Amino acid sequence: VAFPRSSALAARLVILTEATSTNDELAARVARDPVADWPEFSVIVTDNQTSGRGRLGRTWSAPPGTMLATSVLLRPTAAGIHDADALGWIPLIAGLAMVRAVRELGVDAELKWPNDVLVHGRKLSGVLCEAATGTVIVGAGINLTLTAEQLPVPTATSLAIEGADADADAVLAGYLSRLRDLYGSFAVAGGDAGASGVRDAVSAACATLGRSVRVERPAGEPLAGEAVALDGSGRLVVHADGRHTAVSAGDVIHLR
Ligand code: BT5
Repeated sequence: VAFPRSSALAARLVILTEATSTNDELAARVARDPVADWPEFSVIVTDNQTSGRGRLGRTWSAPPGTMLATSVLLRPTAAGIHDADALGWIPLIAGLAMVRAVRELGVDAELKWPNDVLVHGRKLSGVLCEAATGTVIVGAGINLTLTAEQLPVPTATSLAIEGADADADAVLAGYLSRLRDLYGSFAVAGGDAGASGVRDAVSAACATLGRSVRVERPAGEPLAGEAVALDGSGRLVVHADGRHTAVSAGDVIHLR
């Protein structure tokens, strides 16, 4: 697969015919090589990821050639984002970039907090962001051509199943251009999601807001209530049992 449009948008684009996990691959190279070799917005991409990771030790998988796995290097500190809490917006920015790229293909996508892109309730794409000192690696997987029989889980979908053209370069370029714009305005505002418009834009695309939800948190009891807002650092504010709780990590189930 060739990626001419994506190449023009990345600071550096490395295309791999196979990778274990593009996040791991990018992290290893960034740790090993001189900083100058990996400027912000360096990108690794493959359509054959053999050990893809989800959050909380889960796996992300698809048959070779059917799914685009990509990782983008951000250097938030160097870009002027000094508030660690602001980094909570980066997965949401990536999810929104993917939502917009997919909508451009005519597919009715929405964001599920914190990291899923859903089409009619089915998962088309997932985001995994991993931070180290001064860097965030933004991983995203998007299902391109999987058939119904190839889906790893029944709750998944693909661009092909949704009837859209799943050209890998067009999808990646659409994602990268939106990611660059959204992250660019966020960084220029010093990571202020309100001032940059990121908070409003993410909220508008986020199907979780206004819904009855159950949130399963990594630690603590599940929380059942109404998802009412995103707070200043991108946490989901849930109104339950007469009070508001801000959740920074967890799995959300949309109840209705
Ligand atoms: C995610 O985790 O959704 C984050 C997925 C991130 C994958 C990208 S690919 C490039 C980069 N390199 C990596 O190694 N990872 C990133 P989570 O919310 O934990 O969801 C994981 C769950 O999604 C699994 O437990 C399955 O139920 C489901 N799943 C696995 N593969 C899927 C697929 N291809 N499509 C839809 N759902 C899938």
